[in-house]
Amino acid sequence: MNAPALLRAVVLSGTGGVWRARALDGTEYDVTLRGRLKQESRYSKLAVGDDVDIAEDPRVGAWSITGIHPRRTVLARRAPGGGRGERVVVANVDQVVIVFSIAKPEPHVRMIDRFLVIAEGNELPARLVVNKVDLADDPAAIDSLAADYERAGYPVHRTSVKQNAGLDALRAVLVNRVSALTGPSGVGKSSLINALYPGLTLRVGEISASVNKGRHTTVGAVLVPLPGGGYVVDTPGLREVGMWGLPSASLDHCFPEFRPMLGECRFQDCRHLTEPGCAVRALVDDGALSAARYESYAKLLAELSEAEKLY
Ligand SMILES: Nc1nc2c(ncn2[C@@H]2O[C@H](COP(=O)(O)OP(=O)(O)OP(=O)(O)O)[C@@H](O)[C@H]2O)c(=O)[nH]1
Ligand SMILES: [Mg+2]
Ligand SMILES: [Zn+2]
Repeated sequence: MNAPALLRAVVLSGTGGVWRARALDGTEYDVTLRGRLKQESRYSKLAVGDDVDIAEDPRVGAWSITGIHPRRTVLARRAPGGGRGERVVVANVDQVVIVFSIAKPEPHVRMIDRFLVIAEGNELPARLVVNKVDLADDPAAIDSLAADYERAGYPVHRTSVKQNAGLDALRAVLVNRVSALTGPSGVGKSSLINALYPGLTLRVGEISASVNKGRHTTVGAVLVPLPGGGYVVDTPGLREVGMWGLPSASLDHCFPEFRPMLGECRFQDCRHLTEPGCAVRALVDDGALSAARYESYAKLLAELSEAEKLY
């Protein structure tokens, strides 16, 4: 018997047993792992976003996964205490897009910094979207908020769904990439997606609910194909990923603007809090590093150190 033809596909969602995979031509298939492959541990770790080969079993007319291609990246939830046993939430994410608004609700910088640390901890590039710029009383407020992040090397998009501003530039960076979109409730994530892709009827944040109207209950992240190429990942939130497992001693590396200073402190294991001769503190005191970013660092460090005591 001839070997069945393989199709290359991307895993969009899963129930734990049945997975939805999308072939390069856009056709979607319900696929399962069957028989021997299921026993192999690397297949039991299949995740949304995985790049797979699928084939039809002519005897039963059902599609199954026959192989997984190497992952480019993983957005993972690591075991507390930095132990083994990470769970991949999404594979092959190309970038994290953090959306917040200049008003209604007010930007919550501590939360933005937490999302950025999660991206850095997973070695994923991140960009920021400041939405609702039409609501800014003073346009300078947008620039001063953006400045901290731009100095740290993150691209910042200024958008307004209401005024149709900044949308083309945002669409251009989503094309042909897998983007994990996150941000607090009410900042306009669904509105942005609807404005960027009027043909896309599914609403980010409500996707999982809609998928669940079908036969299977979707668990975890869902990849939404974008018209024109690329995917947006709807996760129950990066909060689900958390910072768990990030060693407190590597938090400073997750603040890109600190990195040039990290070899310069007097003590090699400097935590950049009250140690004498701290190069990071010196720049914060000079105003060369953002005090708000530094404050986030100190808060997150306390949180991670506290968690480490428990393990
Ligand atoms: N003025 C203004 N309002 C906006 C803009 N974008 C979205 N909104 C409004 O903000 C509110 C919340 O928008 P959503 O798109 O539902 O926010 P979301 O981020 O998807 O929220 P969750 O689904 O709860 O996470 C809605 O009333 C939108 O009309 C904007 O650019 N300017
Ligand atoms: Mg929404
Ligand atoms: Zn230091």
